[in-house]
Amino acid sequence: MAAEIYSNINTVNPRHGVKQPKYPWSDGPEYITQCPIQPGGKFSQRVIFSEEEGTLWWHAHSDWTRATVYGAIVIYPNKGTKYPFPTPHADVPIILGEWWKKDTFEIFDQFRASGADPNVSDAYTINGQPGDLYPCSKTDTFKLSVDYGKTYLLRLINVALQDILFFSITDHQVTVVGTDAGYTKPLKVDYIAISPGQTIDVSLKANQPLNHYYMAAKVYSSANGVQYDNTTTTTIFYRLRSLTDNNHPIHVPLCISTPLFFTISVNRFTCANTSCGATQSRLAASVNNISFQTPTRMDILRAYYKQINGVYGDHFPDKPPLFFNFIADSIPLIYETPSKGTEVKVLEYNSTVEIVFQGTNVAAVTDHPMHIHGTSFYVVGWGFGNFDKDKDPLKYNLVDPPLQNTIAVPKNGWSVIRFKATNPGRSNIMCPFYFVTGVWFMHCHLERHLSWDMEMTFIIKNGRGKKARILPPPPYMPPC
Ligand SMILES: [Cu+2]
Repeated sequence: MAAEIYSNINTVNPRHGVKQPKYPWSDGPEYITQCPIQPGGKFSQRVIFSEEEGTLWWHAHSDWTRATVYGAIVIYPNKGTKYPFPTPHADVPIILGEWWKKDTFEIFDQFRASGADPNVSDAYTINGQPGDLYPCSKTDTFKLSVDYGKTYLLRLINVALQDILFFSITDHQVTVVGTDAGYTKPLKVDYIAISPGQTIDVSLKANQPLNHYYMAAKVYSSANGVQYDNTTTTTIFYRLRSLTDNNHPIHVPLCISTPLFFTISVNRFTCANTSCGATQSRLAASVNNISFQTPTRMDILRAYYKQINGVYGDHFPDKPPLFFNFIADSIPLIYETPSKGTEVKVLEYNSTVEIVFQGTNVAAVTDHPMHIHGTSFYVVGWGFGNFDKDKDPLKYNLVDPPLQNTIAVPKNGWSVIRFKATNPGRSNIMCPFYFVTGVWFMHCHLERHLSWDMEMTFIIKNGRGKKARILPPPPYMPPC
């Protein structure tokens, strides 16, 4: 697929979850795989689909432009194949978004200047409309007419910037059939929880008496001081299991060559005067205590491909500098300040990778929807508390773990993912959905945490032979 992007803002438009085998040039994040498309500029993206089937989406990836620049990508079953469930009468994207009355650039600038949390949005939206509880939306509220007895496939996408959302339909149960463009075993639920960046496909049977029924989304709040039941969201996230039938086999790496342990933290920088924020401090975030500094001179992919020194370092650590009780109620202030760096983790082609994401209670505590570009991964385990390397692996699901590209790491808890750093493609059906050679961004999909630099970058080295080598860049990339 080719997409021509004309920009009137400084932006880039990656395809969230598309694996782009060997072709990171259209992946999108600014200063990671390309420089931004300048106002008035245009850029041709080549989007290469491989094993994805189901729902993905695309969005801008520059500051908070993704607040309004996004859309669904629907990938139907290949010709001659069918859905692994009865074919729905119709399929409908349901995009859950977030809306500010102000210009999002202004919101973003204010947020950066304050050093604190951003202003909360004015509304959440379903397919662009806040709904009939808002006078401005009364007549335009998204409505879906369904015929009694028929089944519909709803393709839910959470494009909201800051929040995990609950979604449900009055008096109806839905059946989850897929997530992040991979099929799951059917799971009947009253409501779903969906994190920013994630897609969930649900089938809806119109089996209730003729009437109007609300579709509604609500914020899942895990902020401190708010009463909540954390297990409600986590059990929903982690009850998903891969379909695993003959047409949809899975290949969970069983031997791990590269075990990684990543702490994900909200941090704080302090300063003597108000130069860094109104309260002489500003919130920050980190992975393994490094607050990732995005290059400004050129993107990492260009520097890697052209072997230009000085843009990034290749010493991203495999574990945090210090192990302590990550989820303690009070953590010494000295642990609040992260270091800064532009370090990438270099992976050998074909390496089998496990990442333990450990949430911490350093300066703030919440769930973190972690997203990796260029791959899907198997979510093999999760839990609350500190990860126990002796006991917790015994509970991994290595049989039918879900294949996702975004995973919400629970508040005061951990999740474990596995993937293989190799090159996929239809010709290589033994290794579907695995990481591809190139430069791939990893970040929290809560936009404020991303802005605070809860992010890092992987480089997957070329393998042997032409088929395992990164493809050359297109003739035109936006200049830096
Ligand atoms: Cu986060």
